[in-house]
Amino acid sequence: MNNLATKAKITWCPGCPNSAILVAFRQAISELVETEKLKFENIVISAGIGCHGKITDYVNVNSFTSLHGRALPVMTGIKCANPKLTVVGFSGDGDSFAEGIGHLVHTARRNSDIKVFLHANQVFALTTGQTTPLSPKGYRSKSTPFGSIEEPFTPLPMLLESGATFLARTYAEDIAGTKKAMIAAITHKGFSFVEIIQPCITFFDTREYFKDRIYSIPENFPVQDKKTVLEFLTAPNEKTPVGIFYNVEKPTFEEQLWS
Ligand SMILES: Cc1ncc(C[n+]2csc(CCOP(=O)(O)OP(=O)(O)O)c2C)c(N)n1
Repeated sequence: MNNLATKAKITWCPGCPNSAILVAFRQAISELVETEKLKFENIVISAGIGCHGKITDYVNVNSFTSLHGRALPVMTGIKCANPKLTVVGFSGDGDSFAEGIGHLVHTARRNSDIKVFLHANQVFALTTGQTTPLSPKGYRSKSTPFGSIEEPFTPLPMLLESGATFLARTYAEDIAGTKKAMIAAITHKGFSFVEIIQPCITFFDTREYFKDRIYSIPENFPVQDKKTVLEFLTAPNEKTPVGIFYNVEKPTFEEQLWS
């Protein structure tokens, strides 16, 4: 763990759940390295632009900070050039579902063997809380002072339909749960997507909202049954299920490219 820290000063707001995501990620890769499932030198992390993107400064592994919304094509490029590498990316919901939406769905469609961890805070946090495609209808911000009139995307069913082969959701404050999902996502072969609910405590503090709504799905969830998974993820639900929802094997973009 100590080897993974850097000298960069952490500039997230004090108490921001991004710090919990950082801890979960450092723990996940420490465990993968200690159990010899991964070598430090074979890990590359990437990110878009936003509060989430600062994470590349805080983990002492190879990294590439991309442009806003453009981490995924960079990651696919890295994986194509050197398939030995394990490529993990961090993205914000503005980054992935606004600026980077085209890259997101096509990277999932190709089943590129990269892993995406979404810091889902439902706002453009770094630029002070504007509405993103995941903000709820009615959300008031500097960009929608009378309340957003648009319906938000729901990431997991959208990614399932796009072609992702691993899907999970976690709550950032649950470090053990996030670490577990990260390890499963990293060891999965193919496009993995983990939606990490990360309340933005400064611009859209949803901690109270999620406190009593989060619940874990059972360990024996039918993760290979796409129809059931889609029905579950799109069914009206007052609560917010977390866990691993989908996990199937399919040929990856990179292995087909080089075959
Ligand atoms: C192409 C482009 N558009 C807009 C910006 C300005 N910008 C920088 S960070 C940011 C917000 C990022 O929000 P999000 O991706 O949700 O990440 P968060 O800060 O919430 O982690 C924006 C809009 C930019 N850098 N590049």
